[in-house]
Amino acid sequence: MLQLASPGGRSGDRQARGAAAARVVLWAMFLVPALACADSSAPSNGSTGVDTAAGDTAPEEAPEESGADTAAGDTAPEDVHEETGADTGPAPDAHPTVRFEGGTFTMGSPEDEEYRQSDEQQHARTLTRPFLIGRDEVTQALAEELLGHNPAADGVDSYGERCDEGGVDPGLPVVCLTWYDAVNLANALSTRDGLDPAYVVDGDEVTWDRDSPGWRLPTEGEWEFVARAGTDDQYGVTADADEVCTYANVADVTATANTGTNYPFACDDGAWTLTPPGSYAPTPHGVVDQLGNVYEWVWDRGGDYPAAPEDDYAGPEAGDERVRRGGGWHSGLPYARPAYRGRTPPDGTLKTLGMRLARDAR
Ligand SMILES: [Ca+2]
Ligand SMILES: [Ca+2]
Repeated sequence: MLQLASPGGRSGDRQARGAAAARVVLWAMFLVPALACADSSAPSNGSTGVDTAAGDTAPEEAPEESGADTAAGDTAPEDVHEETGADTGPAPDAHPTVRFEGGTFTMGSPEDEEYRQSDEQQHARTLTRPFLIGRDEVTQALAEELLGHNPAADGVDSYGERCDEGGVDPGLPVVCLTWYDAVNLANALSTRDGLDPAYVVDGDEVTWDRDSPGWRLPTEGEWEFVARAGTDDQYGVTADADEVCTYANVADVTATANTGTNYPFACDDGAWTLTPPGSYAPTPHGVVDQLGNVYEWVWDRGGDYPAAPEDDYAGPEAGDERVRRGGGWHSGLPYARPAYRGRTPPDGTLKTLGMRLARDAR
């Protein structure tokens, strides 16, 4: 397994620099070939499964984290995805993205998938709009720039856990931001980049202009489409839980040695707190850290999937929670799966919950 992340502890500058160097090697090794085979065969991707987003600390209080998530999907035909890896975003300091053309795929998990939750009903999901998804999780540096503060340094999360437990460093992914923060961050990046914002925010009312070119959260369907990358494997990039540590910072043996975890992976990814984006192998499409490191807010409200959702379905019209995906550094086998669906109130925060950006491809 690839262990490019610095183990344990909070990430200081030295750690970040080491990881950055490792990243260069990683991209040289994996991104170039990934881009070169753009619409070639279906890749596998990896992510991990089940997560107790709040970590091992509050399983009872966070039943939806250990409980109700679903995973999805499955086989996308090879021609479904086509990522160019090219970023059509604004220059010069564009947030790097990977392009996906969309298509129809099987979302949700097979009934015999280990750790499957009841809200992971398999169904055909169709994405008709090409989109760009962030290559990386949003960093604390970008959050500080766009929100004016770093939520990862903001005290405690909704469960009373320290937001800075995973580390405070500009190069680490941001955590402890609410869904509303995530929406406002997306709009602020649009403004910075000269794009019309995707969201109209009126207090707690957030309306998405689906024709907007602006930065936004991925839909749950888009997120899972990318995480599956054409496979129905339990962990996306791989069906083998022991290989997940190559692709993701999850609750592994290092985490177990440093803090308590639920259902830990048996592999060793070398880290028990946050790691800089790109510390682990990218998927064949060039996306990194989708599973593990931080959970990622998506647009959709929580709820069972419709049996036959409309094209570009974006979740229920009403509901008290928004979905988070992918598991985080404190997530074990059940939560770091592409099918797993965590749910959190939009004004809630977790020390393991951050975000990834997307926008329509034009
Ligand atoms: Ca780990
Ligand atoms: Ca992630």
